[in-house]
Amino acid sequence: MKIEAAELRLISLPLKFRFETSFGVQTERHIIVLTLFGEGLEGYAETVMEYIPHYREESLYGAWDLLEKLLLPRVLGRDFANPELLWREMTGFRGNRMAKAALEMAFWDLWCKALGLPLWQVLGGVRREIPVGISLGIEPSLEATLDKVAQALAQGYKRVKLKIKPGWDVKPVLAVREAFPEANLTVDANSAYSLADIPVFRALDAARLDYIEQPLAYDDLVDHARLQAQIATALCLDESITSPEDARKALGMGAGRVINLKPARVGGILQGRKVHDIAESHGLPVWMGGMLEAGIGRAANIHVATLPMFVKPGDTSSASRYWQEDIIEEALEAKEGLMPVPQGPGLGVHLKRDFLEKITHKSAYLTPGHA
Ligand code: OSB
Ligand code: MG
Repeated sequence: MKIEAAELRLISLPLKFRFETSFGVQTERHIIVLTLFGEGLEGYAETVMEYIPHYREESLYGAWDLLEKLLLPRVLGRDFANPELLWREMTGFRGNRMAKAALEMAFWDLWCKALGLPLWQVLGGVRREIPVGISLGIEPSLEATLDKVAQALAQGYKRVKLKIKPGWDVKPVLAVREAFPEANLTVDANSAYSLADIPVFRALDAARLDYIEQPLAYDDLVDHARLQAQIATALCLDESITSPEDARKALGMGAGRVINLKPARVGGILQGRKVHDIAESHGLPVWMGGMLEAGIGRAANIHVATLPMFVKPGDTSSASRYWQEDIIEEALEAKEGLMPVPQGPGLGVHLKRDFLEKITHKSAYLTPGHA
């Protein structure tokens, strides 16, 4: 597949809810929408990083420049027989896996469209719908939290994840457990704690959570292994896993027993599948995470979540929960906690061009020889 041209588009999309985590509050998303053109086809991708590097180190400021000035000029006008060869082209550049993942996602879409097959089939997926849960932000009160949990369960979500932070942990989580004795509950600390907080995690054992997500530093494995050895509840790693190598080390040393797999965080779909395979070799499950994606990224995550080890419900809740209007024509809606997998070629999504135009702040059209 020859990459003949590319378009970068910076959009902003207001969230329907205020999403508070231990690292801050989000009320809108800022996204780079990338289109690759080749052989009369178009491949789409969207980015996950925000302007402020609160989650991992990558920032939207850097991603735009990297894509425009380094990654796209490197591949424009060139022919890549498959995504693996495209990935190899980028391995000389360190880090920046979310930026690389955007280029790779658009290439997968383009390549699968040329094959005439949906992405999930090309990947070797095994299911037509994926089990989904929901990630709830920190609410202003316990009452509001209980309300949100009740709503989510009534909508059929198969797991409810609560965000926690120091000062908002054991008490509200035990209260939610008491109100919903049978619910599949988890918590996500987004790296807000240290080993000094072991008593908090010991106390959380009483909440019978399916797992505790990323309690310790975003770049740590060693302390997570220490914590895991001292509590009953499984740890799930999110921020700490940025590559298949990280996954191999983390699972090998007992830093956790579950991985929140976000393909964009580990360099894209191919690297995501490698992380999945490493978990499989350890007999451990993964689940599909989310970064408040719009339609393109949400669709990509759904396709990847058809791989066999995605047995736990993920964070890919209905698009209508996030957006008044999405950037794609297709409605990505879960029913009874099951999200159907788009069936068209590639990602199986079509862009809403007029809407995209309205929410675009800047754009760039790149051809071979650019930069
Ligand atoms: O830690 O999983 C996380 C959103 C943005 C950044 C990090 C995280 C999240 C979520 C929301 O938990 C998942 C979603 O609904 O897309
Ligand atoms: Mg997380």
